[in-house]
Amino acid sequence: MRYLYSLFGFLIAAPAVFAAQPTPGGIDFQAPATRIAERIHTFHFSVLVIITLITLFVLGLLLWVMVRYNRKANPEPSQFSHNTLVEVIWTAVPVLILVAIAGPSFSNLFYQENEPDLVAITESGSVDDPNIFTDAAAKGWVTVKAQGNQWNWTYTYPDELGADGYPIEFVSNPLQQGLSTDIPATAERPRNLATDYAMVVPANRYIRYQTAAADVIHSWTVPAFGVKTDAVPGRLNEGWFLVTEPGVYYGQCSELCGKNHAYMPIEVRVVPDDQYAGWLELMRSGDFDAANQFVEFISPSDEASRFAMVN
Ligand SMILES: [Cu+2]
Repeated sequence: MRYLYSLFGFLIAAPAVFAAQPTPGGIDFQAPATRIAERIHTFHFSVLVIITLITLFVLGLLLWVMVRYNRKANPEPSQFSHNTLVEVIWTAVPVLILVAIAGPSFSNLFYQENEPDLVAITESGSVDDPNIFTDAAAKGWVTVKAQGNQWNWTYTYPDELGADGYPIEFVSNPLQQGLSTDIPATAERPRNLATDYAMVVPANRYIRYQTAAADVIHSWTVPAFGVKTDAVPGRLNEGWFLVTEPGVYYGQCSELCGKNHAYMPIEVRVVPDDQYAGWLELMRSGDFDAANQFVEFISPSDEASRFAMVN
């Protein structure tokens, strides 16, 4: 039955499953997969508009000075050295612009850095606010710990005990390390991004991730989620995300950590709730390979995608 599900998942999911990864020649962000990333992108583009206008304004001033006040056009320069009104304006206006930028910047930081209160969200029952997910809040947290090692990641599910009574835990190794023994890259196993055992989380659930490191500082990063958290030895850092669209999401260690820093990718397979339950069941039984097989093909969500699809 499990394998039938996998096969069925393949038939419906293979052509359309969302994969978030860098594209050749890409200059923009990866499509946002979380509300956190959406907010970051909106903020980024508003700042881009502001700095573009400022740059054009300063360019215009420079051109005006060059044309109007060059030696030929203005042979007799005036001798004044202060203009109180102009000085007040060029001090006050930049301050106001910075304050205008700081407002949404701090609210975005607060949104990212503060774990949402799921009880309060559930009780509010609000469905119109894009920043909260009422149905997901009612189901509570899914917690995953990502430990950085030189050079791979260990994922632990502290709330999910295996048959041996210990939390589910596995190492996620890169498939490519720049060696002749590498597994060749394919569309499904992109170069320097694919892992043997990926982190698996359910879609439309609040995910709490914790990071630490075993040796040196690493950083657990998934661009499409808008998350990047340093993994520091002896310290537990924390963040959260919620992905609405099932798919495969890739990131890379983002803190220089030694010679194989380029070869410790992060692969997150976001799967529908029932597929996650099946994966957990297999992981609990200790059959990691069957569990891996079970999430090889991801069934797309039934709901219309909120985000752009690739492929
Ligand atoms: Cu690292």
